[in-house]
Amino acid sequence: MQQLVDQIKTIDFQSEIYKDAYSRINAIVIEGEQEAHENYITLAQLLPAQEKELIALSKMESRHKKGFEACGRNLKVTPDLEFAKKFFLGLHDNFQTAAKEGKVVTCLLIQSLIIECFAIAAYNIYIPVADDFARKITEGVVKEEYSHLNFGEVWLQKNFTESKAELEQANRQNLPLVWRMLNQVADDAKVLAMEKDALVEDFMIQYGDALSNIGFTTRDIMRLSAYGLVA
Ligand code: Y39
Ligand code: FE
Ligand code: FE
Repeated sequence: MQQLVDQIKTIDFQSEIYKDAYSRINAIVIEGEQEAHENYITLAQLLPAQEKELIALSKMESRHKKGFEACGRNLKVTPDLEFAKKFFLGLHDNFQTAAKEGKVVTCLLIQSLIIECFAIAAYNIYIPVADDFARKITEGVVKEEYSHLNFGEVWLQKNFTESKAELEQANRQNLPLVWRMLNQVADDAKVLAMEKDALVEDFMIQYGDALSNIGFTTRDIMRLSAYGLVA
């Protein structure tokens, strides 16, 4: 704890090195929120019975994006959106392909489990080391991300038996991408005082809990979580 306190006191939010790293991390978050917005619109088309709820989630994602744009402006940072688009390309393409094939289970795993858990882990780790402006924004956002994760959990839990095989396949295809993405941002995250180990740990806790809530056994969760750990 004391270590964290000392570290926060020494963060210079206006230093060139901080702002340079922030230009990429902030862009990833902005682009991620934009993609999440679009993904929930697509999910609303795939799940017409839940259209209202999913459109509400997509609107929340738009608000998140605006909030994080304000965080960048507050620090006088220009987000590197080109970098961020490339960062999300793998998950983006897999989501699009699944949507075209009507694979709603895969779409839910990518957006509502993997991306939401990634967001929750990143925001939880960022909050204690954020500047005051960004901390308030991020605290509001992370609460809503839990409700997005919950949407996926509830749907997949209700449809667990029929979804199990597709979930296994989608996990195998997409979890390795998350580790690659984490490795790509680890250096920039560290400049923001976010440790990769802490991000991995928080992600695994959220994702493991989600799989458990859906109906997977501990044994299944171990097996599913092991995919791509060495990527
Ligand atoms: O559902 C959502 O709102 C998720 C799209 C937002 C993604 C956020 C991605 C965070 C990754 C940041 C990596 C920082 C180390
Ligand atoms: Fe969001
Ligand atoms: Fe979300």
